[in-house]
Amino acid sequence: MRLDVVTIFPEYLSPLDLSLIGKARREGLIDLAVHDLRYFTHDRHRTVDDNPYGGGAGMVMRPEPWGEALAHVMGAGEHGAVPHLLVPGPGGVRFTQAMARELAAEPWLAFACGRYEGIDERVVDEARCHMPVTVVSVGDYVLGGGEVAVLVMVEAIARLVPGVIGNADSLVEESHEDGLLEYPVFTKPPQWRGRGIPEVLLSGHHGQIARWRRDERLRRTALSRPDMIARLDPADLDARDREVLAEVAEVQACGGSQTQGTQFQADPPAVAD
Ligand code: JFH
Repeated sequence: MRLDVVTIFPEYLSPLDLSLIGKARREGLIDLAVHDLRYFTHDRHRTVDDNPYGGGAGMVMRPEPWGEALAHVMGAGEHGAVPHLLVPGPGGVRFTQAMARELAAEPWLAFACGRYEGIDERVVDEARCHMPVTVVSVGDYVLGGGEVAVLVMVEAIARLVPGVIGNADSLVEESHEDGLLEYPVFTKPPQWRGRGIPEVLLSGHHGQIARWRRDERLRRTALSRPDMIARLDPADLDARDREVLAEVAEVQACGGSQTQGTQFQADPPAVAD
């Protein structure tokens, strides 16, 4: 997979030299290039921003360096090939695990990192005439620029590229792949600061272990993410699943000692459409 990132802060992307992604790059599974937007300016001050038309606080990124930078990225492709351009922004469509899966199957992604109050809107309009473009949000909060959003997306996408994670089995029962949060995990020592391990995990009963893990996933999802419970297909729930969810609902209704959500409440369930 080929990845291009355009930014005024190339060093912000240096974590991509490390760990899983760094190894995948050295092994040739991921070909990642970071481009400095200021390289595509021509004035002595290497200007990339200016005041917003219509007034208001802050600066906006001028379109000309972006036009040249994206032409440079596109020019590196095989004849006729274009990248899928991803533009981080707080107003974009939500980046999800499902989107990460789809993007991991594409041969070429490019990322445009804005700063200040964002990029002149004509850059995205013009880019849409040459390549698929998606404005994406990694969450409902405002970052200082697109770089950290790109780190989030590249990390989520790269680990789904075949060969990047040695043991592909570790991807099957993952949070957000099947609509439930993850089960808790434990390792040695068997006793630590007076705390043991759930006995079932030491039992060797694979069926009971799988059932316990599903119970925990259901409980945790109901407590932290009732919106995800509301989106489950009832046909995917067995009798035991319904029993576990009923137990959680009962504890919550009777005001059982609060261990979750005392500072931050879980989002209410989404209204089904
Ligand atoms: C980014 C920034 C927008 C809001 C004009 C009127 C209101 C500050 C580039 C992604 C997620 C981002 C993100 C991504 C790229 C950029 C800062 C944007 C506004 C604009 C203020 C600049 C933020 N998921 N959150 N944030 N900013 N203004």
